[in-house]
Amino acid sequence: MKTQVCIIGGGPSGLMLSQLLHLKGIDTIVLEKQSREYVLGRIRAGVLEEGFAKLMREAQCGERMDSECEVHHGFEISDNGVLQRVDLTKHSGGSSVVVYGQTELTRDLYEARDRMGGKVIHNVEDVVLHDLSADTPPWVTYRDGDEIQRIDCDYVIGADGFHGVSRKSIPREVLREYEKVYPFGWLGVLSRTKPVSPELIYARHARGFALCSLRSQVLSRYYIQVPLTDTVEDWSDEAFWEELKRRLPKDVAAALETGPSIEKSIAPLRSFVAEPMRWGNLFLAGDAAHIVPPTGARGLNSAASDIYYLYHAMLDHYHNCDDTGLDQYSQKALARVWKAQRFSWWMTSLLHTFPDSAEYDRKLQDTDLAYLFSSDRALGSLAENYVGLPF
Ligand code: RFL
Ligand code: PHB
Repeated sequence: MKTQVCIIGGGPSGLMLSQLLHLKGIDTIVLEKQSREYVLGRIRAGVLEEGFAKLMREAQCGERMDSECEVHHGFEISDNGVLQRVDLTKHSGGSSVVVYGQTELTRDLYEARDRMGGKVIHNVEDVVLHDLSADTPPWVTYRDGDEIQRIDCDYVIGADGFHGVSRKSIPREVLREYEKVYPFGWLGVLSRTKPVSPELIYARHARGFALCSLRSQVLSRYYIQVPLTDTVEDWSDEAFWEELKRRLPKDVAAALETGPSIEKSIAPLRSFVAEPMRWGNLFLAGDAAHIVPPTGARGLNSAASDIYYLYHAMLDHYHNCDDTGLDQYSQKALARVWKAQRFSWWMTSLLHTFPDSAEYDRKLQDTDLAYLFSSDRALGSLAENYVGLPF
């Protein structure tokens, strides 16, 4: 097989880039390790910045999002039972965020790829990237049953998530990895219940962080901070609801509608950046290059800016014979990635209970929150980061 751009990974990053390039006449093949059902079974992001929503529309995938999403102009922070609202629109100069699940937007992207005859190959095994650094064009092989298939291309996009093969194809002496592992995870539950609050509630509590989020007015998503040693089996639905209630303000807990979990999983919290994001003819995008703890809702949104930069760089290359965008991709993408890292680290540090923290550290958290709600400038900084820095 032959294509212009071979994309490894059929998550939101890979599908979005494939869709955008296709609309501009650039041919792609997407290789995805899992089945489509598996990819669509993963429950992940819920909050999108306007820039991401705009990209969905540009990819001609925004129709269902625009009719089914919720636009949120703020969220609440609960500090040991006391609620205070962050007015995102006021403090960001008019912006808001879009609540629409990653599962749904991935489904929309797959449907668009089907509609336009896009090539997305599922269940590929043993993907190997070849000749990435050479002056000769790269090629990719994968196993389909007993057969090895080969794809010749101009460029390879590594959009295969944190555990993918693309990043690992960059030589050790070139790749620099920066990592921070947090000593806890988030236990998440999806339930077919009415959300307890019209806006998200981020809750700081001595027993640990909690988050009340939603996918729609009939689908709620809740999280609690748990030790890394906990497993999903340790948490019955009843135990989860009881613990969540303990961490919320009393009136919120009293109003919480509980029900059976549709999905329950634990995600460890980690910050990670790989540099550079380009090596030869390989370009990394999204979780393949960087991940954040979910506290600031930045993960998928950081992937969106990578895709935006790559999309425009590819257009300049193929339509204008201009490689400036490709040459500057890594530097440009990383500048925004690190800002998302800083913000996610800050939100995580502010709101979680750290097992070994001293009384001094807790006092600093108290002070950080008190300062936040006493200063329009501090709220402005939070708001402009949460709605997404420009790209
Ligand atoms: P993905 O979604 O991991 O997709 C990568 C795809 O590559 C496939 N793959 C391979 N394919 C071929 N060959 C191989 N060798 C391969 N290895 C892997 C995988 O099967 C997969 O389909 O990466 P992508 O596309 O870069 O998207 C990133 C987002 O998924 C991620 O950043 C967000 O989900 C993070 N995130 C959030 N981001 C937000 O912007 N807002 C949020 O509110 C938000 N909430 C969250 C989150 C992530 C969470 N978890 C579970 C980590 C909440 C949670 C709990
Ligand atoms: C979610 O709804 O899954 C969600 C929302 C906000 C976050 C993280 C996750 O910060």
